[in-house]
Amino acid sequence: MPLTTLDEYKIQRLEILSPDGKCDEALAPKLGKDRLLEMYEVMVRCRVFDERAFKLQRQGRLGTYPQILGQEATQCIPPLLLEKKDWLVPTYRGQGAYFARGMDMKNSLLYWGGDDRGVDFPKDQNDLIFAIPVASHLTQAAGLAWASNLQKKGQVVLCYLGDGASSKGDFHEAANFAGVYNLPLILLIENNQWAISVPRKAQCKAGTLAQRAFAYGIAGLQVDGNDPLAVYAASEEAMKRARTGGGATVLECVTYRRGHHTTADDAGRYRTEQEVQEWEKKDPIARLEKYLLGKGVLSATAVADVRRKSEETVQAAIDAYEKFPQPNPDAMFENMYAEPTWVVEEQRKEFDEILKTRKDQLAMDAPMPEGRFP
Ligand SMILES: Cc1ncc(C[n+]2csc(CCOP(=O)(O)OP(=O)(O)O)c2C)c(N)n1
Ligand SMILES: [Mg+2]
Repeated sequence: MPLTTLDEYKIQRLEILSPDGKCDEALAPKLGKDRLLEMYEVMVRCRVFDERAFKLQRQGRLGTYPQILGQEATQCIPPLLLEKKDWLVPTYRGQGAYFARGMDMKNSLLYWGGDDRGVDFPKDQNDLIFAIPVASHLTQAAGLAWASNLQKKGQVVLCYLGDGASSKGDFHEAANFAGVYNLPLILLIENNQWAISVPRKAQCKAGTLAQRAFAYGIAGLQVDGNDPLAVYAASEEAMKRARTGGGATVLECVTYRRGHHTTADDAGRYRTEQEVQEWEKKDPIARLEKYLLGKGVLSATAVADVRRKSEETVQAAIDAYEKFPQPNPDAMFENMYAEPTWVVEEQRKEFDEILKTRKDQLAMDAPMPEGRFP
């Protein structure tokens, strides 16, 4: 009665551009100057937005905000490869993905300023609003991919999740479903080393998060998530697999959340400044910048120009956000359900009490928005 090996797996990690900007040309995706500049510009725009959004929150001009700082490559690069008909299913740390898809930055500010008119996504593409309950969007993303197969729509679903979310049951249900039904789904894990204050090591005993894919019969790859070229190449391969009937992929992008979890957190209470500084050396924008300067695709003047233009774009978005007419507070009750539940009714009564003292400060006469929710 022999002991037979039924199968063996190897887990691979992709890195193309080293932190000092050296490129492994054999592995590098063949990209033209325009595409490389597009990648660089969208990451810089996201960084500038992130810096300003954080300060706006500290100045009391924004409700709350989850920073992207350090994760620009995993955020901004994969969505550039989507077609309009494809689905983007991000998490709350998803500003970069939305911007790469062309979302108006003003809308993101409205959202994080507490105004639900910020979810007015570009009309002719399929971008989903993110779910705040961690991992609850994963089975929905699998459902979208299944629908795409059943309806022969040829849509790819790019679904983001965090390292923490990858330990939830929803991830395993979605991955199993994706395997069984051969779904055009990419489960992109942004492994930023922390789930609020819980470090990666305390979340999962396995050496990589990508290797979980093998248990469900789907492809799995670990990628240097601070390497924009590796993220591009891995996303391209996963999308090709999805489009050609090859099924789902788990892409574990190893990166680092350099900011607090959100503006409501203080990361200094559970991690060292030295750890953050180590990751600063692997910054995705600086890495691509060095490479593009070396190739002559960028010059020092062009770098300054990209930064200046990004600052102007972000400033214009902030101005538009701050000038945007106040919402009618009743909209939050109207738009929750087709028919209000008792919970909504109770909250409305509580709100009526608040109105007795604050009516003059709220835009009760503002028009009610219509038709924003399908
Ligand atoms: C179901 C659920 N449980 C807990 C929370 C509180 N919470 C918000 S974010 C988060 C950590 C998520 O970490 P990770 O998936 O790694 O994503 P990251 O924030 O690092 O991008 C937790 C526990 C929540 N929003 N939803
Ligand atoms: Mg995380």
